[in-house]
Amino acid sequence: MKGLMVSDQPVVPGFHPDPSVCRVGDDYYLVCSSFEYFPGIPLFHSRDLLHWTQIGNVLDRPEQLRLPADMPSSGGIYAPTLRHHDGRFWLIVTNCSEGGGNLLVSTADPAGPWSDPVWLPGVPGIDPDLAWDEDGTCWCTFAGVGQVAIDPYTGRTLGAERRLWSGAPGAKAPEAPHLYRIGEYWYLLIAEGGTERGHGVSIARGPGPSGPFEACPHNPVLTHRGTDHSVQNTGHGDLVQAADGSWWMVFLGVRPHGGTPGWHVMGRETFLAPVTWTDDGWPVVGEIVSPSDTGIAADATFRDDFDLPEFHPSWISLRDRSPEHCTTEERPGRMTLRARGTSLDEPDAVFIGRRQQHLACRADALIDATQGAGGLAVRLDEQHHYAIETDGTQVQVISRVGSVRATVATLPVPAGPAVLSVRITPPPRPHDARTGPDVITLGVEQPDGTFAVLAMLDGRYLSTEVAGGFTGRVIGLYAARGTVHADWFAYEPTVRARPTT
Ligand code: 6LW
Repeated sequence: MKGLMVSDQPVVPGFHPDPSVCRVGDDYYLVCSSFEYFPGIPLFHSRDLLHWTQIGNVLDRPEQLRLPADMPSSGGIYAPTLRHHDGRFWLIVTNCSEGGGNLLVSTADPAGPWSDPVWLPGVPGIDPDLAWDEDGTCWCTFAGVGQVAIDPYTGRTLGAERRLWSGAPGAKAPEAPHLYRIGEYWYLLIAEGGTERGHGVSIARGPGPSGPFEACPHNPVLTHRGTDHSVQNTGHGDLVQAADGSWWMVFLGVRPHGGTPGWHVMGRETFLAPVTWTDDGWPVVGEIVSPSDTGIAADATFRDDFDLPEFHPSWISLRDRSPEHCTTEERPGRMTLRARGTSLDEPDAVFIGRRQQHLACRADALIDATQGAGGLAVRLDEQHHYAIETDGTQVQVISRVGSVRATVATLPVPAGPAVLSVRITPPPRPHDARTGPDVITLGVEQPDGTFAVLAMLDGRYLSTEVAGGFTGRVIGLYAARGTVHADWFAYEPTVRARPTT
């Protein structure tokens, strides 16, 4: 494939974990987990596996995705599998929240709409996979690793559940299975070692979809365990064959920055690597590749003036998007946010944002909070976020880290709307062992057009190493009290990504 180079850059940057991919003709489609955010499951299209454009979200109606009000971060939607079979796209996934379970949706057009869910109460594990054999039997393989035949139209399980493989002896958490018929074998790809530094991908093969499976002699076929790679935690892969016959793996990885031990702030991102096959039929995963034409995708800069009733697919809301709390239709050209009586410290805060996708970036918004209070926040979860908030008369920076919530700075402002700004920059001394991954500067534009900095905060406290969980930073708008309007929101990367070869 042309136009790629060995690099440490993701093909889908920002919190986009657990990628699953399929090809139909010259078109590739890719989906990721979305956890506590609505709509769920971002869906991307590509013609070359390198450049991806989000064309929608799979679960974009409340009938498909309901997340409980008290569901903490990193609950919700885990690890989808996307497949194309018999002229339809099929997606199977686990809703890990109360009242959820495994569900399956399908469509003829991946841009949507997708069907209402078919529930699969008989499938007992997370990370479900779908594969059809020559007889038309649909096999659902899940973390553990187990398997059961299902009827994808009704969700009924057919026959008994079987155990397939538990990965390498001593490796924990065999999960994220994907099953493929390649040549004379059925291959079973799994993740193991847990999704942190021990993460990896292993493979086994057998004569049929249910095995018996023999492990690859050179497992794990992908891992950055115990190495000094700049991309860590690599695992949770899915294979795809390109139209030219070449093979590729998409998988998740993280990019820790700063001193020891290193902090990653954008969650688990989607990477790509070529796959070749040994003479005796085992896959060999190559180095990470990314596009060689540019460090930053052309569509990385984003601005929304809220002129359209529909939301751009990259907007994600916490838990739900009920029009009484979040709408662009109440006042054309404005996003209206109405607080639910809860602050950003609660799992059901009124917050709508976009994933941070660049190590250095800025986000600005014109906020009118004369009928309430709200602003711009960098959110990792309900216990880890920094916010700049206005109530129309003053601007405050609020820091929530673990159990500590503090108002860090306050500045009176002229009555009326304010341009709030968040700027994320690399640390001043990147080689200092004590330095954090980045600095988050929060401020407000002054009437004379200058930028007043209210606070410069250490980014390590909004990292997964501090907060735990499966997500990454999301930057967006929120209402803390009353009604808040946003006139526009803009996000832009501020330093060109520097790919390493
Ligand atoms: C997912 C599991 C994993 O279910 O993390 O990294 C879990 N892998 O396969 C949540 O994304």
